[in-house]
Amino acid sequence: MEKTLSIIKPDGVSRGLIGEVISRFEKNKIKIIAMKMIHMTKIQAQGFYAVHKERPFFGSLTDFMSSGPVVVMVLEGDKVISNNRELMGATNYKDAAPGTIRADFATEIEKNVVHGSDSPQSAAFEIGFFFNSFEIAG
Ligand code: IDP
Ligand code: MG
Repeated sequence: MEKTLSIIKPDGVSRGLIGEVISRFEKNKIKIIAMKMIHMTKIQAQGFYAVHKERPFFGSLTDFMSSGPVVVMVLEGDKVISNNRELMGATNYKDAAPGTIRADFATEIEKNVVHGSDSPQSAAFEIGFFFNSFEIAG
Protein backbone atom coordinates (compact mmCIF):
# COMPACT_ATOMS: atom_id res chain seq x y z
CA MET A 1 0.00 0.00 0.00
CA GLU A 2 1.29 3.48 -0.89
CA LYS A 3 1.71 6.26 1.68
CA THR A 4 1.73 10.04 1.32
CA LEU A 5 2.00 13.10 3.55
CA SER A 6 -0.90 15.52 3.80
CA ILE A 7 -0.93 18.87 5.60
CA ILE A 8 -3.97 21.00 6.37
CA LYS A 9 -2.25 24.39 6.13
CA PRO A 10 -2.74 27.29 8.61
CA ASP A 11 -5.56 28.79 6.51
CA GLY A 12 -7.45 25.48 6.52
CA VAL A 13 -7.06 25.05 10.29
CA SER A 14 -8.00 28.65 11.15
CA ARG A 15 -11.04 28.58 8.86
CA GLY A 16 -12.44 25.42 10.42
CA LEU A 17 -11.80 23.10 7.47
CA ILE A 18 -10.13 20.18 9.30
CA GLY A 19 -13.30 18.06 9.36
CA GLU A 20 -14.15 18.91 5.75
CA VAL A 21 -10.74 17.82 4.47
CA ILE A 22 -10.65 14.65 6.56
CA SER A 23 -14.15 13.65 5.48
CA ARG A 24 -13.08 13.92 1.83
CA PHE A 25 -10.25 11.48 2.53
CA GLU A 26 -12.56 9.06 4.33
CA LYS A 27 -15.20 9.22 1.57
CA ASN A 28 -12.53 8.38 -1.00
CA LYS A 29 -11.13 5.21 0.59
CA ILE A 30 -8.03 7.02 1.88
CA LYS A 31 -6.99 5.80 5.31
CA ILE A 32 -5.37 8.09 7.90
CA ILE A 33 -2.62 6.12 9.66
CA ALA A 34 -0.95 9.01 11.57
CA MET A 35 -2.08 12.50 12.54
CA LYS A 36 -1.01 15.40 14.75
CA MET A 37 -1.40 19.15 15.10
CA ILE A 38 1.81 21.19 15.25
CA HIS A 39 2.87 24.81 14.89
CA MET A 40 6.05 24.92 12.81
CA THR A 41 8.82 27.40 13.39
CA LYS A 42 10.10 29.37 10.41
CA ILE A 43 13.23 27.16 10.42
CA GLN A 44 11.12 23.98 10.32
CA ALA A 45 9.02 25.36 7.45
CA GLN A 46 12.23 26.21 5.57
CA GLY A 47 13.45 22.65 6.10
CA PHE A 48 10.19 21.14 4.92
CA TYR A 49 10.08 23.28 1.77
CA ALA A 50 13.86 23.20 1.10
CA VAL A 51 13.13 21.98 -2.44
CA HIS A 52 11.64 25.44 -3.14
CA LYS A 53 14.43 27.52 -1.54
CA GLU A 54 15.37 29.26 -4.80
CA ARG A 55 11.77 30.21 -5.63
CA PRO A 56 10.67 33.84 -5.29
CA PHE A 57 7.76 32.77 -3.04
CA PHE A 58 9.95 30.81 -0.56
CA GLY A 59 10.07 33.55 2.10
CA SER A 60 6.35 34.23 1.98
CA LEU A 61 5.47 30.52 1.85
CA THR A 62 7.57 29.67 4.91
CA ASP A 63 6.16 32.70 6.81
CA PHE A 64 2.67 31.44 6.00
CA MET A 65 3.38 27.82 6.92
CA SER A 66 4.80 28.90 10.29
CA SER A 67 2.01 31.44 10.96
CA GLY A 68 -0.29 29.05 12.85
CA PRO A 69 -1.05 25.42 13.62
CA VAL A 70 -1.27 22.81 10.88
CA VAL A 71 -2.55 19.24 10.88
CA VAL A 72 -0.06 16.75 9.44
CA MET A 73 -1.23 13.29 8.41
CA VAL A 74 0.13 10.14 6.83
CA LEU A 75 -2.40 8.79 4.35
CA GLU A 76 -2.44 5.24 3.03
CA GLY A 77 -4.19 3.68 0.06
CA ASP A 78 -3.88 2.32 -3.45
CA LYS A 79 -2.25 5.07 -5.61
CA VAL A 80 -2.79 7.45 -2.68
CA ILE A 81 -0.13 9.95 -3.86
CA SER A 82 -1.96 10.72 -7.11
CA ASN A 83 -5.44 10.20 -5.63
CA ASN A 84 -4.72 12.77 -2.93
CA ARG A 85 -3.29 15.23 -5.50
CA GLU A 86 -6.51 14.78 -7.49
CA LEU A 87 -8.72 15.49 -4.46
CA MET A 88 -6.56 18.58 -3.68
CA GLY A 89 -6.74 20.13 -7.16
CA ALA A 90 -4.16 22.28 -8.96
CA THR A 91 -1.70 24.47 -6.99
CA ASN A 92 -3.43 27.61 -8.26
CA TYR A 93 -7.06 27.34 -7.13
CA LYS A 94 -8.12 29.23 -10.27
CA ASP A 95 -6.94 26.25 -12.33
CA ALA A 96 -8.28 23.60 -9.93
CA ALA A 97 -11.03 21.29 -11.17
CA PRO A 98 -14.51 21.90 -9.73
CA GLY A 99 -15.19 19.88 -6.61
CA THR A 100 -11.55 19.72 -5.53
CA ILE A 101 -10.50 20.99 -2.10
CA ARG A 102 -8.55 23.92 -3.55
CA ALA A 103 -11.31 24.91 -6.01
CA ASP A 104 -13.86 24.84 -3.19
CA PHE A 105 -11.85 26.55 -0.43
CA ALA A 106 -8.53 28.17 -1.50
CA THR A 107 -8.38 31.97 -1.44
CA GLU A 108 -4.92 32.63 -2.95
CA ILE A 109 -2.28 30.64 -4.83
CA GLU A 110 -0.34 30.49 -1.54
CA LYS A 111 -3.27 29.98 0.84
CA ASN A 112 -4.51 26.82 -0.81
CA VAL A 113 -5.61 24.85 2.27
CA VAL A 114 -3.71 21.60 1.74
CA HIS A 115 -0.32 20.12 0.94
CA GLY A 116 0.25 16.68 -0.56
CA SER A 117 3.45 14.86 -1.52
CA ASP A 118 3.97 14.73 -5.28
CA SER A 119 6.10 11.55 -5.69
CA PRO A 120 7.21 8.45 -3.76
CA GLN A 121 10.55 10.20 -3.09
CA SER A 122 8.94 13.35 -1.67
CA ALA A 123 6.46 11.22 0.34
CA ALA A 124 9.34 9.32 1.99
CA PHE A 125 11.18 12.55 2.84
CA GLU A 126 8.06 14.38 4.06
CA ILE A 127 6.70 11.51 6.19
CA GLY A 128 10.11 11.12 7.83
CA PHE A 129 10.30 14.88 8.41
CA PHE A 130 7.27 14.80 10.74
CA PHE A 131 6.80 11.22 12.01
CA ASN A 132 8.88 8.43 13.48
CA SER A 133 7.92 4.79 12.98
CA PHE A 134 6.22 4.51 16.40
CA GLU A 135 3.79 7.30 15.48
CA ILE A 136 2.48 5.56 12.35
CA ALA A 137 -0.27 2.98 12.83
CA GLY A 138 -0.82 0.45 10.08
P1 IDP B 1 1.83 22.04 -4.60
O1 IDP B 1 1.50 22.43 -3.17
O2 IDP B 1 0.60 21.98 -5.47
O3 IDP B 1 2.69 20.80 -4.71
P2 IDP B 1 4.25 23.58 -5.22
O4 IDP B 1 4.63 24.02 -6.58
O5 IDP B 1 5.01 22.43 -4.61
O6 IDP B 1 2.67 23.26 -5.22
O7 IDP B 1 4.35 24.84 -4.26
C1 IDP B 1 4.28 24.68 -2.85
C2 IDP B 1 3.36 25.74 -2.29
O8 IDP B 1 3.93 27.02 -2.53
C3 IDP B 1 1.97 25.82 -2.95
O9 IDP B 1 1.05 24.88 -2.44
C4 IDP B 1 1.57 27.24 -2.61
O10 IDP B 1 1.13 27.35 -1.25
C5 IDP B 1 2.90 27.98 -2.76
N1 IDP B 1 3.08 28.52 -4.13
C6 IDP B 1 3.34 27.81 -5.25
N2 IDP B 1 3.48 28.62 -6.31
C7 IDP B 1 3.33 29.89 -5.83
C8 IDP B 1 3.37 31.20 -6.44
O11 IDP B 1 3.57 31.34 -7.65
N3 IDP B 1 3.16 32.25 -5.60
C9 IDP B 1 2.93 32.12 -4.25
N4 IDP B 1 2.90 30.91 -3.65
C10 IDP B 1 3.09 29.82 -4.44
MG1 MG C 1 4.63 20.50 -4.04
